[in-house]
Amino acid sequence: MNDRLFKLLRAMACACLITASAAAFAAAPAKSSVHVEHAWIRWLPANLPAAGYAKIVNDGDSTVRLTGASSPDYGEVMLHQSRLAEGDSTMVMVAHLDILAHGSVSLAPGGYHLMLSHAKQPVKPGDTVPVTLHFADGASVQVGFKVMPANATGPG
Ligand SMILES: [Cu+2]
Repeated sequence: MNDRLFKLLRAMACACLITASAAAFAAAPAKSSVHVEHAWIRWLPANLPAAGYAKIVNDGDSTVRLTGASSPDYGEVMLHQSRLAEGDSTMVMVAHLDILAHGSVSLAPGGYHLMLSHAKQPVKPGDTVPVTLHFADGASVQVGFKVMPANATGPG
Protein backbone atom coordinates (compact mmCIF):
# COMPACT_ATOMS: atom_id res chain seq x y z
CA MET A 1 0.00 0.00 0.00
CA ASN A 2 1.51 3.31 -0.93
CA ASP A 3 1.64 6.14 1.50
CA ARG A 4 -0.92 8.28 -0.31
CA LEU A 5 -3.52 5.53 -0.41
CA PHE A 6 -2.94 4.79 3.27
CA LYS A 7 -3.57 8.43 4.19
CA LEU A 8 -6.73 8.47 2.08
CA LEU A 9 -8.04 5.31 3.74
CA ARG A 10 -7.21 6.66 7.18
CA ALA A 11 -9.08 9.89 6.42
CA MET A 12 -12.11 7.88 5.26
CA ALA A 13 -12.03 5.78 8.43
CA CYS A 14 -11.95 8.94 10.53
CA ALA A 15 -14.92 10.42 8.69
CA CYS A 16 -16.74 7.16 9.26
CA LEU A 17 -16.10 7.23 12.99
CA ILE A 18 -17.34 10.81 13.25
CA THR A 19 -20.53 9.90 11.37
CA ALA A 20 -21.07 6.88 13.61
CA SER A 21 -20.64 8.84 16.83
CA ALA A 22 -22.94 11.60 15.56
CA ALA A 23 -25.60 8.98 14.87
CA ALA A 24 -25.15 7.49 18.34
CA PHE A 25 -25.56 10.93 19.85
CA ALA A 26 -28.77 11.57 17.89
CA ALA A 27 -30.17 8.25 19.08
CA ALA A 28 -29.54 9.02 22.75
CA PRO A 29 -32.58 9.90 24.90
CA ALA A 30 -33.71 13.51 24.75
CA LYS A 31 -31.67 15.73 27.01
CA SER A 32 -33.93 17.33 29.54
CA SER A 33 -34.20 21.10 29.90
CA VAL A 34 -35.10 20.55 33.54
CA HIS A 35 -33.03 20.94 36.67
CA VAL A 36 -34.09 20.27 40.24
CA GLU A 37 -33.36 22.24 43.40
CA HIS A 38 -33.85 21.64 47.14
CA ALA A 39 -34.83 17.99 46.79
CA TRP A 40 -35.63 16.40 50.12
CA ILE A 41 -37.71 13.68 51.70
CA ARG A 42 -39.63 13.98 54.92
CA TRP A 43 -38.89 10.69 56.59
CA LEU A 44 -41.50 9.04 58.79
CA PRO A 45 -40.97 6.21 61.27
CA ALA A 46 -42.41 2.71 61.14
CA ASN A 47 -41.91 2.33 57.42
CA LEU A 48 -44.70 4.80 56.67
CA PRO A 49 -44.80 6.31 53.18
CA ALA A 50 -42.51 9.33 52.92
CA ALA A 51 -43.14 12.54 51.00
CA GLY A 52 -40.60 13.91 48.53
CA TYR A 53 -40.35 17.63 47.89
CA ALA A 54 -38.34 19.64 45.33
CA LYS A 55 -38.42 22.63 43.05
CA ILE A 56 -38.50 21.54 39.41
CA VAL A 57 -37.20 24.23 37.07
CA ASN A 58 -37.70 24.22 33.31
CA ASP A 59 -34.85 26.11 31.61
CA GLY A 60 -36.21 25.33 28.13
CA ASP A 61 -38.38 27.15 25.61
CA SER A 62 -41.30 24.73 25.74
CA THR A 63 -43.51 23.20 28.38
CA VAL A 64 -42.33 19.89 29.85
CA ARG A 65 -44.67 17.37 31.40
CA LEU A 66 -43.66 15.36 34.45
CA THR A 67 -45.36 11.98 34.13
CA GLY A 68 -43.90 10.06 37.04
CA ALA A 69 -40.92 9.14 39.16
CA SER A 70 -39.10 6.06 40.34
CA SER A 71 -36.42 5.14 42.84
CA PRO A 72 -34.32 2.03 43.40
CA ASP A 73 -34.93 2.46 47.15
CA TYR A 74 -38.75 2.39 47.04
CA GLY A 75 -41.15 -0.06 45.47
CA GLU A 76 -43.57 2.69 44.54
CA VAL A 77 -43.25 6.41 43.84
CA MET A 78 -46.44 8.30 43.03
CA LEU A 79 -47.21 11.88 42.18
CA HIS A 80 -49.70 13.22 44.74
CA GLN A 81 -51.42 16.44 45.60
CA SER A 82 -52.60 17.33 49.10
CA ARG A 83 -55.96 19.03 49.10
CA LEU A 84 -58.14 20.53 51.74
CA ALA A 85 -61.67 19.17 51.40
CA GLU A 86 -64.23 20.39 53.95
CA GLY A 87 -61.51 21.03 56.49
CA ASP A 88 -59.86 17.65 56.01
CA SER A 89 -56.54 17.23 54.26
CA THR A 90 -56.66 14.48 51.65
CA MET A 91 -54.31 13.30 48.96
CA VAL A 92 -55.17 12.65 45.35
CA MET A 93 -53.17 11.00 42.59
CA VAL A 94 -51.89 13.32 39.89
CA ALA A 95 -51.42 11.88 36.41
CA HIS A 96 -48.97 14.51 35.26
CA LEU A 97 -47.66 17.93 36.06
CA ASP A 98 -46.80 20.59 33.48
CA ILE A 99 -43.85 22.91 33.98
CA LEU A 100 -44.09 25.93 31.68
CA ALA A 101 -41.16 27.21 29.60
CA HIS A 102 -38.76 29.12 31.85
CA GLY A 103 -41.05 28.35 34.76
CA SER A 104 -40.97 26.11 37.78
CA VAL A 105 -43.23 23.99 39.93
CA SER A 106 -42.63 23.36 43.60
CA LEU A 107 -43.42 20.09 45.26
CA ALA A 108 -43.95 21.32 48.80
CA PRO A 109 -45.75 20.41 52.04
CA GLY A 110 -49.50 20.97 51.60
CA GLY A 111 -49.31 20.70 47.82
CA TYR A 112 -47.74 18.49 45.19
CA HIS A 113 -45.37 15.82 46.44
CA LEU A 114 -43.87 12.49 45.57
CA MET A 115 -45.25 9.69 47.71
CA LEU A 116 -42.54 7.11 48.29
CA SER A 117 -43.72 3.80 49.72
CA HIS A 118 -42.60 0.20 50.17
CA ALA A 119 -38.99 0.99 51.04
CA LYS A 120 -36.74 -1.77 49.75
CA GLN A 121 -34.16 -1.17 52.46
CA PRO A 122 -34.10 0.86 55.68
CA VAL A 123 -34.05 4.56 54.79
CA LYS A 124 -33.17 7.02 57.55
CA PRO A 125 -32.52 10.73 58.02
CA GLY A 126 -29.11 11.66 56.64
CA ASP A 127 -29.41 9.30 53.68
CA THR A 128 -29.65 10.47 50.10
CA VAL A 129 -32.23 8.64 48.00
CA PRO A 130 -31.79 8.62 44.22
CA VAL A 131 -35.02 9.49 42.43
CA THR A 132 -35.51 9.60 38.68
CA LEU A 133 -38.12 11.99 37.32
CA HIS A 134 -39.71 10.88 34.06
CA PHE A 135 -41.01 13.30 31.45
CA ALA A 136 -43.45 12.90 28.58
CA ASP A 137 -40.79 13.65 25.96
CA GLY A 138 -38.83 10.57 27.02
CA ALA A 139 -36.25 12.52 29.00
CA SER A 140 -35.48 11.69 32.59
CA VAL A 141 -33.58 13.47 35.34
CA GLN A 142 -31.94 11.75 38.30
CA VAL A 143 -31.85 13.68 41.56
CA GLY A 144 -30.50 12.87 45.01
CA PHE A 145 -33.22 13.55 47.60
CA LYS A 146 -31.83 14.32 51.06
CA VAL A 147 -33.68 12.44 53.77
CA MET A 148 -34.71 14.73 56.64
CA PRO A 149 -36.38 13.95 59.98
CA ALA A 150 -40.16 14.07 60.38
CA ASN A 151 -40.12 17.56 61.92
CA ALA A 152 -37.99 19.13 59.18
CA THR A 153 -39.37 21.96 57.08
CA GLY A 154 -36.75 21.92 54.33
CA PRO A 155 -33.42 20.56 53.16
CA GLY A 156 -31.23 23.30 54.53
CU1 LIG B 1 -49.24 11.60 49.20
